[in-house]
Amino acid sequence: GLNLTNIQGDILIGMKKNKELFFFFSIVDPTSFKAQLGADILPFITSTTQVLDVSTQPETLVNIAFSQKGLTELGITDNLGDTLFAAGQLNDASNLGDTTSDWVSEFIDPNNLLHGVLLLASDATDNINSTLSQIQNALNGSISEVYSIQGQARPGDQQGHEHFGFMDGISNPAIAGFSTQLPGQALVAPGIILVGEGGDGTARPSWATDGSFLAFRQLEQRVPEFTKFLIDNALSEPNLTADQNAELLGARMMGRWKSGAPIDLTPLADDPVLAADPQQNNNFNYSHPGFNITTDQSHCPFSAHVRKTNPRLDLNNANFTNHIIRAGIPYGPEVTDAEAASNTSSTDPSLERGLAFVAYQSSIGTGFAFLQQKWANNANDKNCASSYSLPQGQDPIIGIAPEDGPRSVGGLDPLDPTRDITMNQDFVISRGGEYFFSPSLSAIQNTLSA
Ligand code: N7H
Repeated sequence: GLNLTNIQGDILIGMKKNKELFFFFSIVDPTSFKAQLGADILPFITSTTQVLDVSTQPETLVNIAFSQKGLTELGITDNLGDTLFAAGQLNDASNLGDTTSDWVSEFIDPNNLLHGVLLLASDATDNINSTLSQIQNALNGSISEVYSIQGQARPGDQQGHEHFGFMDGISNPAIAGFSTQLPGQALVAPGIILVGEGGDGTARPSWATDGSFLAFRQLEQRVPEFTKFLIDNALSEPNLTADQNAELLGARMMGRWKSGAPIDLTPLADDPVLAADPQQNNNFNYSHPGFNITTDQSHCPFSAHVRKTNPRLDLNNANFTNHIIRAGIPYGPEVTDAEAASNTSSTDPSLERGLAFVAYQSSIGTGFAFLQQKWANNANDKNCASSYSLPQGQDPIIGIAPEDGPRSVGGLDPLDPTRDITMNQDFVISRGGEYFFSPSLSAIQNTLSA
């Protein structure tokens, strides 16, 4: 089995708290930092074992991860075997389709060296802030803050839902030998997520075993604009109201209803009971008896976000390895009345909202970057078997066209899948991010400390 006391707690199951702070830092005194890391910071780091046992979870769960610049600052010269990590996310920006003028300056500024990130998760921000000050006191000035993002679950009945209103966190792959596979859930070898475990074919330094690459993205969501788009382009299913036809369009863009119920199982109406049942809510693969999966989009468009990012049987049952574990959390406030009334996101930076996106994988090029670049952004390729002749279309949620501007999405209208619906703007804007390595606790103790 896996050494769960050695694997940081966010990677396989997620820290899953209502508040999570991403504290990006620069190492200003590497010698002191290395001395303090093993002695004073390691005791704060939460393992998978600790997260699994809710009764012994600390009040604030803490994980730490380092960028390539950070490892270099600590004198680590080993090649971790991931070229995208080594080069950093800014160098990947154009491949990802990003417009770097939209990036927050701290992810770009060469003077603000972003060496690492602390992830602090708890039920209350007070706990987070007090744990952070204990850590900072222990570090005694050896790091400085570059930037931070306070993530938080949305209030009331929107808890667990992201800002567009959709339930998130339903589908992550099961890990062989660790998790119980639910019906319909992908099962992957541990080495697809964890470096150095079975299924990771890349040569790595031995100390990197049980670490994972963390792709962080600050993804702004234009919520009032998205809501207006659904109303303006509501579908025209005869037995549905206008509101229901607007909901239907959103569900077809996502591949799930706001409740989380998959449209492949319940194509024309939401089903909250199905949504809440883990034995059923992932139990689909886009095929149906007497149904041509290569042409029939009546249940789910090829371009739906969940289908683009996990094509299931579209890939001809191939045991594809392009899987990630997602552990993000929403950030930013609820839509204000003024924004809702004007159908426009405020330009006030304090009102920016979106998803603090976190993906874990043993290879960024096979995981996050592949999903974004090769699948989500790519209208014609090829997250499907060669027998498919129709274009798959870009992911209407996260797909980024090479040059910004209007794009057409086919397949969204169940009554006429050949009809293109024009999106004049993206509803998710990348504000940038960084690639990190989340090391094992023993690597923190023995390799990164002194
Ligand atoms: Fe996505 N959303 O909340 O609207 N995503 N995602 N994602 N996503 C999923 O199945 C969302 C993003 C994946 O196994 C759900 O757990 C938003 C990126 C994958 O069937 C919802 C943003 C990437 C899956 C969202 C965003 C992915 C998935 C359904 C950006 C990778 C699982 C809930 C702001 C490059 C697919 C669920 C499967 C599901 C949303 C980003 C990947 C609701 C708002 C950047 C692999």
